[in-house]
Amino acid sequence: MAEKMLVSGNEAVALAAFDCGVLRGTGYPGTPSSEILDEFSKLGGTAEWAPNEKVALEVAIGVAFARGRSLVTMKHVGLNVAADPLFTIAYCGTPGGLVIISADDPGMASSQNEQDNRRYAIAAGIPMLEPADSQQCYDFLCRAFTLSEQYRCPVLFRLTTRVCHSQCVIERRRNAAPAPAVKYEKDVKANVMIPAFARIAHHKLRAKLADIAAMNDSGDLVFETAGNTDLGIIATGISAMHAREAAPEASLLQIGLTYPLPMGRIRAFAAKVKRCFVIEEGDPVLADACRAAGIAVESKDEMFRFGELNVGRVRRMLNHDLSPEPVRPAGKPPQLCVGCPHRRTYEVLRDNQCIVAGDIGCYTLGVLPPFEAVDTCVCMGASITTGLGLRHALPEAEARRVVSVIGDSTFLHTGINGIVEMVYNRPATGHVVIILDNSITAMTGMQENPSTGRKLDHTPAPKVVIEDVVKAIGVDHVDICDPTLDREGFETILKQRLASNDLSVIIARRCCLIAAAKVRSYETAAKEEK
Ligand SMILES: Cc1ncc(C[n+]2csc(CCOP(=O)(O)OP(=O)(O)O)c2C)c(N)n1
Repeated sequence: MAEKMLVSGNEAVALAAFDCGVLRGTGYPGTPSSEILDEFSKLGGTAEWAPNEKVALEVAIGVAFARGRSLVTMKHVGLNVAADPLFTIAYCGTPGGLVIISADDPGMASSQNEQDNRRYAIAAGIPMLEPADSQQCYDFLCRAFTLSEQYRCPVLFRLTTRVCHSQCVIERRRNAAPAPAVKYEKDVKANVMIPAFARIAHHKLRAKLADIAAMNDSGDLVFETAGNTDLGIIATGISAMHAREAAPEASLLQIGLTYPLPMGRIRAFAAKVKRCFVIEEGDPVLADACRAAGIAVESKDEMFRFGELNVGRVRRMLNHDLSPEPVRPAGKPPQLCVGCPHRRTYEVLRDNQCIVAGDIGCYTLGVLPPFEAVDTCVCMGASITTGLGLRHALPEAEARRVVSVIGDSTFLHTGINGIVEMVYNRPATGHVVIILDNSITAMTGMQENPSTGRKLDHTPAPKVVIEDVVKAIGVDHVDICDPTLDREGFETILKQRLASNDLSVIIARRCCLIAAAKVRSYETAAKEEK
């Protein structure tokens, strides 16, 4: 009898990865995807946090080149970081199953933008699956591996916040898709993308996508629920769930393999109903594709491009109700925890009227009162580099006030490149970088990173020592301090460095208060193990 379990979408993905014999899970934390690798590891799977998403994808590509199954997890903006290998691995294809999770965040519950990563599937030419609930997370992930292996191509697996975090009962089907044995076969025409091979590979990719589109038209990844013929709804992912509830009487076509689209099925469905409406969260990707194929569909008004959908909003969409939507009551604004080690640093930066090029992490909250000390924040790793740009552009007196702040995890993610740039293309006034080292990746739920000295499962690992890294790159001064314990000492160093034309890194080191007890327990466990 099938095992039944109540699980979130993320847990279902982890279970499926384990049941499919995934050889290695790689990723970088990011809401709403972060739990997947933790859960996979707890089940007994081998998983790692990579320093960033590009690295995670490239390690996974290596596993797939060895015909092993690999799973890569990241949030939607992580795919921007991994976009370089993404586009070319589509040309190469992989002998082993390679599934890349893109966890999108419509509504920006916890992100800096709400980009719609269905565009990546189209742009890179990579098949995309979009589950609507935990059962589909489980079933589609197993299917993603067989699809990847059958067509020798990577597969994108798009989740959204609601699918990642909602729970439902699933049936676990062990051995749903047994994994092939690892084996290396040299194949330079597929795996070495010099132009001569890449030109052929691009043609092959387009032919492959045409085959997958044909399979999708008659395959097992499109779900039709017959209803009345007055209204037919075409939907993907969580939108299909909302549509089912908003218009239970309607006919519904849920598309699971959303790129390449099953245009034959869509055309046939649209022909059967009087009114055919596309319900989708985010950009009008599906509606535009239908129209480009000459299929007349109705779609949402522009106001519904923004934010997450829900049943009420889908009802409004169907009625083209453009009246103002109810405003959600404002919640309590987020703030740095009482006792957060980042607080004292921001007090000093504020009191010294610094222009602060900020970055992404808990410390972005330094933008809010009572600190109001962060001036810019674009993407992970951008603090050092945008700070350098400000230093180059501003008149001397203002340039001297520019400081870049970055967390430990973010520093190792993409911040290191900024230090290389700083040493190589040095501003006339020098620069000051503060690494806010709370010794954990706090923002996304206390994950380990290469500088904590622990692996994803919190057991000991070799440690990347941040001060050694910046010294080796060639920074003039590296200071380590704890502004919580010694505010004056920190302020003195900061003033001194700002007044000079030198390149300085100040590491403000103190463990995150929330993580401290857990970190102690990991350290105790490691000692006992010895
Ligand atoms: C490209 C990208 N990947 C992942 C994330 C999610 N994310 C936001 S901040 C952060 C790391 C924060 O850790 P750290 O720099 O150590 O700062 P802390 O939160 O501990 O203060 C992550 C992983 C993101 N916003 N962008």
